Amino acid sequence: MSAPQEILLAEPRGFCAGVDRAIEIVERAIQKFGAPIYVRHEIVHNTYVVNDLKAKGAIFIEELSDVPPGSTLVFSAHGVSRAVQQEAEQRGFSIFDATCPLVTKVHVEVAKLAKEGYEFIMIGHKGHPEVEGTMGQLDHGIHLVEDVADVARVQPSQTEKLAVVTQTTLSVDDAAEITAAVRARFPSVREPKQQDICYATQNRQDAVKVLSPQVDVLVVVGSPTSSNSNRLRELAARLGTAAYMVDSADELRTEWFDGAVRVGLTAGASAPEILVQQVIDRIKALGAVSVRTMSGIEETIKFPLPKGLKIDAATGLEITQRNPETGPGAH
Ligand code: 0CM
Ligand code: SF4
Repeated sequence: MSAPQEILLAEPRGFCAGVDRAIEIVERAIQKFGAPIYVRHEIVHNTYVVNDLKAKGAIFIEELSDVPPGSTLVFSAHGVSRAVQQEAEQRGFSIFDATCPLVTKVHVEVAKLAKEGYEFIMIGHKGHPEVEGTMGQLDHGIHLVEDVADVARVQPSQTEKLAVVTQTTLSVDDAAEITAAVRARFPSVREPKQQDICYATQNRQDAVKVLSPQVDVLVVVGSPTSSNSNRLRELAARLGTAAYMVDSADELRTEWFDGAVRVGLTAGASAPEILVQQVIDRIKALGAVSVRTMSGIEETIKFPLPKGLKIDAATGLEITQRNPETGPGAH
């Protein structure tokens, strides 16, 4: 059997702006307030990231009743429901919200249209924390559909004011198909001006579409809980390329590369580049001699940190709301 000769790296791959920001919020909160910092749910769906932050002093919980009074609490990148937000406030925690601004944008849209009398069809995966957070912006009137079959079953109480929203990390193609089914059943449904699927999800899927036909096997670095990472593996498989997802280089199996000359490699939006490099080292040990990065969209988007955790790049001082420069408000 021939061994792999070349590794082709997808571009873009790995961390997105929302993940960068969420991790930085936890790290800065630990620096500023000291350990432990409590985080509701995995800050992002990645085992390495979560273990690294645990080692630095983060404690991950699912239930707010597990957070001691007076603690600092961070909400994960996937967002929370109104009920969770309210409970955290009632318990008096000091809260930092690491919800990705692109998820918050969907929450804001849901709240705004609900005030205008809209009911919603949400396309997403049942049980995913982002879906629970977005659906939990309302007490009622938001209906989940996971696939085209669900669209035929959904029963809104009226159809004049109906809007569609989606989870940010879906398969772009599946979401388009399900949205078309919603449109066919409810022709006047209101759709987002810009799709709710985020730029990072779109760009990583586009890169896999370019890469897959050029490789014999594709490896996706990502954790099993990560929706966007799973979608990358699934997409390559649908395109006819053997594709595997690994949480770390240890999970690679040599038989995947039997007869493979070119190996494609990408990473979900929550998977750190260090894991990609470890996977490269393992595949190189099997014989791959060259690593080539595909050309792709350059992502420059960056999201600001929440108030209270911002640092002025020039002075190294914390930026406060009262005095954003270097005056008495900074310390
Ligand atoms: O939503 P998903 O499961 O893909 O989350 P993730 O933590 O893997 O990726 C980043 C995000 C968000 C929201
Ligand atoms: Fe935000 Fe998209 Fe990244 Fe999720 S994958 S954190 S929605 S940019």
